Parts: sequence; C-alpha cells; structure tokens
Amino acid sequence: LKRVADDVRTVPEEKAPWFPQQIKDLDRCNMLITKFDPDLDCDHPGYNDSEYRNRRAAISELAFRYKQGDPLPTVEYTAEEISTWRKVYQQLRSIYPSLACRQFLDGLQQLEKECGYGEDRIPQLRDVSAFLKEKTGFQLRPVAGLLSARDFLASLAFRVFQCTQYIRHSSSPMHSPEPDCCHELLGHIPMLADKEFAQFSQEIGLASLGASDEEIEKLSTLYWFTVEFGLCKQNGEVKAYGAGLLSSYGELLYALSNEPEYRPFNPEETAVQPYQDQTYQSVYFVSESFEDAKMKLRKYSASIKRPFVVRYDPFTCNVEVLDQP
Ligand code: NLE
Ligand code: FE2
Repeated sequence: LKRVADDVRTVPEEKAPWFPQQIKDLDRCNMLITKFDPDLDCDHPGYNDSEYRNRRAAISELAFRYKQGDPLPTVEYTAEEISTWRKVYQQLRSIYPSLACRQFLDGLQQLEKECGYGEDRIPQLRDVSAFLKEKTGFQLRPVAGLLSARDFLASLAFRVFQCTQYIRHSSSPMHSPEPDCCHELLGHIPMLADKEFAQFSQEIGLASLGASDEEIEKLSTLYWFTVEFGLCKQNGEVKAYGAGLLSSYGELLYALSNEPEYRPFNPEETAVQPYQDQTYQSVYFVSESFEDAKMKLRKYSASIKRPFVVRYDPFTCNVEVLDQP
C-alpha cells in the first residue's frame, strides 16, 4: 500500500529551464553553435585563409569580453573588408526597390539619412544601436557567431538584438550560410527600426522564455521562415521581408524568381517544416501581407503553454514571472 504522500512525491515537478529575468542576465545567454566556424568547417570559404581566421578570432574576442551595459566595441575595418561591404551594398541596393517590402525600404532610407549607411563605410554597432534605441527601443549586443536558438530568442524579450561584427569572406559576397555584419546591418536592422516589427520581435522573445526544447524548436523554425526568409504580398506583388534574403543578392533574386516553391504562411504547418541552412531554401512561405504574418505569429506565440506567465516591465527592463491564474 502506498501512502498519499508518496504519490504526491512522484508527481513530476513542472520545472521550466532557466531564463533571464534581468537584462544583465543576458551575459549568461552566450551558447554558441560552432557548425559554421571557419576554424572547424572545411567548407567555409575562409577555412584555408589564416589571415581571415585570425581576424575572426580577434573580432570574436570583443564579443566574448562584452558585458551588458559596456559601450559597444568599435572595429576598424580593413580596406579589403570595406571592399566586400561595398560590393554587397551596391548589388543589393540596386534590387531592393523592386524586391523588398515597404517597411524595409523605409527603414533603410532612414539609416542612410540619419545613421551614415552607404557603400563607403561599414556602420559601427555603436551608432546603429543608438539609432535603433531612439526609433524602437531596440539595442544591439555583439556576439561571436551563431547563438543557440534559446539564447538568441531570449535576448529579444529585452529588445536586445545580438549582432555579429565580422564580415563574410571576400570570395563569396553574394551569399553566406552564417550571419555576418552584412546580414545584421542590411538584413535585420532596417526592419528593427519599424515600431510594429520591434514589438512583434519582442513578443517572440517573451514567448520563448522558459519554453520546452520542443517549443523552442518550433518557435525557431517559425522565426527562420518569417524573420529570416519570409515573403509577403504587398499591392498584389510578392516582396521580401526576411533578413536572410535581404542580405544575400544571390538568394534574394532566387527567392523572387519562379524557381522555388511557395506555400501560404500558416504557423502550425510552418513550425514543423524541416529546413537546412547550408544554401538557398527550397520552399518559402508567403503571407497575405506583412501585417498578416505578424498577427498569425503573434497568435501562435501566445498559444505556447507554460505553467506561468511573463510580463516585461519597461521601467525596470525586467521580466516579471507570475503564477498562471
Ligand atoms: N544567407 C544570408 C546572407 O548571405 O547574408 C545569411 C543568413 C544567416 C541566417
Ligand atoms: Fe539573422
């Protein structure tokens, strides 16, 4: 015979994984995924270029040393790095007007006017962070490479966007499988200058806090097919809003040609769609509008079950954890 107390003890405790509750806790959200590391991945275009690898290591060091609240490190880019940036900027800039969504074009125009964006210099995270802070309250934090989905999403809950600061290898300016400063500065930053997009990004972050591994996997797949590779209809035409497309000349053209498969965006289906991150996507999800993608993703995020609710306090920048009513 078992006593009631034993039964009670065998009930599995509902325990959520640790998550940051103060912006300072982001110093602990630094789990890197090393699969694209130029020191380890023999397919990386910089694998046989020791100068490139040393440069990457030096810039990574700035991110490893960074603590929340420190001034953002600045990098003095070399002539070769600036020339890579120039190629990327010129090529992409010429096709944005016809292929990028309106919100992106608005953001980029403001960055060109107010934040020194242009082909002649690589913008510094410090300046861009100050710009965003005024527009939408987002701020940047340097990161050494690809972060785990859990840590990356958690930072969004605090309106912190983790940015790499190195640049892609000069031999492949038109596409990179890993994030680099072209991807962050051209793909993500213009969208983060949009108030609604910023709000929506923070909501994904809040939904991820303390979520199960399975939910994180789904949420990061949704993030992949929307924030990174999303397409939307605008005035009857398909446009790009995903950062992975807007930072890759090669893939932006490909995604908006008639080669790839298009499917309507629907979070339940999209969340379980397998994907790869080595080369161009074979399927893209198209939303009826940019607003529609936002609303659907927001609804999905809100449906994630957790034994508690989280609330962001904008005065203290803390996340409050409350018992589920
Ligand atoms: N494919 C993108 C680019 O070339 O900029 C980077 C994607 C990072 C997820
Ligand atoms: Fe990205």
